[in-house]
Amino acid sequence: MRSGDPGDLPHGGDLTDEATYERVRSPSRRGLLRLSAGAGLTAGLSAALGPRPAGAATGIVKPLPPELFVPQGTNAEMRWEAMRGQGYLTPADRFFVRNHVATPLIDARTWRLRLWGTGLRGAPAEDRPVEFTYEDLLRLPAEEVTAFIECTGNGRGFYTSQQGQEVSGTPWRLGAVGVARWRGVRLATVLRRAGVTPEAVDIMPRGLDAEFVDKGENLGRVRRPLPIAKAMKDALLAYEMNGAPLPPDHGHPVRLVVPSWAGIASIKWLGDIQVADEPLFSPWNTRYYRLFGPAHPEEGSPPLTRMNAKSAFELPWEASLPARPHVLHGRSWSGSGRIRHTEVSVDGGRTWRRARLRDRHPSPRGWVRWELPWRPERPGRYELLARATDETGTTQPATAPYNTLGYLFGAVVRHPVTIT
Ligand SMILES: Nc1nc2c(c(=O)[nH]1)N[C@H]1C(S)=C(S)[C@@H](COP(=O)(O)O)O[C@H]1N2
Ligand SMILES: [Mo]
Repeated sequence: MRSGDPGDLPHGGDLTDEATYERVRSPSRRGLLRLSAGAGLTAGLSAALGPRPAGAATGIVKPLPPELFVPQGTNAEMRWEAMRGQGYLTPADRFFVRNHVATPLIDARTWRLRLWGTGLRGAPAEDRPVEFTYEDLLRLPAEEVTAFIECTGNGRGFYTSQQGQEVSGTPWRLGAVGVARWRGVRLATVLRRAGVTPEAVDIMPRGLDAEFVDKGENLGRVRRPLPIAKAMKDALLAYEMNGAPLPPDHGHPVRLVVPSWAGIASIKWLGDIQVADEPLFSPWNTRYYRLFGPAHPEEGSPPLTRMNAKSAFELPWEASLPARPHVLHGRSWSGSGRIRHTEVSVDGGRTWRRARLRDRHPSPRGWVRWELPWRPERPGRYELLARATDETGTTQPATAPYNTLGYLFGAVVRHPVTIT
């Protein structure tokens, strides 16, 4: 996808930078007071949704064979060995699923994308939105982007298992990430057609899945503000994943894909987008998806945006391998651009060797595949480590900074392997 022309941006400035984003947003915190008001606007929604999928306990529609997935409540984590022997992309049948509630079944023929708010010409009200049908979107110029979607909590389980720290949330290992080729319409194209004004600062895309109830508290439908600069730069309204219509679990008929950013930004089953001339707030950018804890102010860090660098071996957890020469395979990725190199240690971190990068021109918004020969000298227990250095020169650290919700575990993961 071509990158955004800065001249396109109503604000000129770089609101994709976390600090700038927070500065721009901070002058008004009054939005916080309106959170509860926003939570009530769901009447008539259930009528738009199909029957509950039959395959039930998880609320996920696609099959979740145990050799491909680890169940995590309403979510499903990909097993990394499922990527072994695959191409660059993660096939939809093994792409992780992160659902706050059950996957809704939505009919593309009656579906509408509704845009409204003070950041559009004429400030259309929520009940008099600018509408696009599925067919409308198919008729607009299409673009493709190959990008990872990664849950901000990917790797969270290692805060506890590797660092002895207690954090709340789904204890993912490294399988809450996947790379797909997404096809759709640039969000910028649709925003322009809807009449976005130079005064727009934030948009709030909202899903059509049911309201999310957190410990008895109804937070309303999943919705997460996005600064207009990122929306105009490279966000995609995707209707295809790896060359096929989006599957139900990944947002059918249309989802947002916000490359390089926290997975929560990529709202699935998109129903409407509020476009506002003032900062917007929802629980998903105030109480979640910020860093909380001793190292942070009480209201938390600025909202999380870009994902950090990570690396994973395409091996079972834990792995057991025969005592013979092997070629280790894995992938590294970062929300800050390309991976420069990945180093691997087979002796618990004492010595490191550079892996061979297998993709000459990987997508800067995807990952890179790598490999490294390994001859284990004797049977026994080993810990394999991989650490990536991204385009900014940042290398994965030995420990991840603690935060109570366990986000952004970017430290080197120690992968247990037994040689038999
Ligand atoms: N409407 C809606 N969009 C959503 C979510 C959701 O529960 N509802 N989960 C978000 C989160 S937290 C993540 S990590 C990604 C996961 O995308 P996937 O399930 O296609 O892998 O979707 C995001 N978009
Ligand atoms: Mo997520």
